[in-house]
Amino acid sequence: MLRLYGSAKSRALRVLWMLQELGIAYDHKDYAPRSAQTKAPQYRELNGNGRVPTIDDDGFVLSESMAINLYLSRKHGSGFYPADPKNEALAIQWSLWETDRLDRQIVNYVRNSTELPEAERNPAVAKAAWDEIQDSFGVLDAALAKSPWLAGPAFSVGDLNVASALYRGLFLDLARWPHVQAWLRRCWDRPAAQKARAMRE
Ligand SMILES: N[C@@H](CCC(=O)N[C@@H](CS)C(=O)NCC(=O)O)C(=O)O
Repeated sequence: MLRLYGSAKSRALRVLWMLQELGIAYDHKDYAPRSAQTKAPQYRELNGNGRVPTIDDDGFVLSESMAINLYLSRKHGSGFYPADPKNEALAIQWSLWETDRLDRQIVNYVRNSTELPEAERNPAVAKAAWDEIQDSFGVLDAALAKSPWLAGPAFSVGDLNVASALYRGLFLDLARWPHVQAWLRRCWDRPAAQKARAMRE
């Protein structure tokens, strides 16, 4: 059986959303980041980085949330893994783009502006992150002004990967990027997304 390692309060949230979309059975090891469980040698065997998420699909071990979702959606013929090679490439492009342009930036911004206790926040880190986020939201908004979805004519794994990674964006004022705001809402309104969100909150 497929096993997922990683708490809903981590980047494993993205995989939990995908698993709800696919409706497949899985065993969930709810490991928190930096926990004793992820530091244990047995887990390091699966993921030498000691990070979550990781999956073990009947012996096939894979890490990196974006790669996991691309794999699972393709393997399970979900209908939202693009059949057209160009749309497939766009789904990969946007997944990699998010990892480069928004993933750590949004965590750094929210943690250093609201989540951390005030004494631990670093305003310079928050500002640098916010500068990058604004540029990236501009790029995303321009793409979504041209097409309601990122990789083809319908919701795809490309949308799921980027929208799920923007969980913290749900709590930001995105009025300056109306296409991002509307798209993020469309994606997170999906019943599978709501189920994953409920596991985290
Ligand atoms: N690029 C990786 C990032 C994984 C990652 O950084 N996970 C965090 C939790 S959200 C973690 O396990 N951090 C523990 C650590 O940094 O030691 C992915 O998308 O899967």
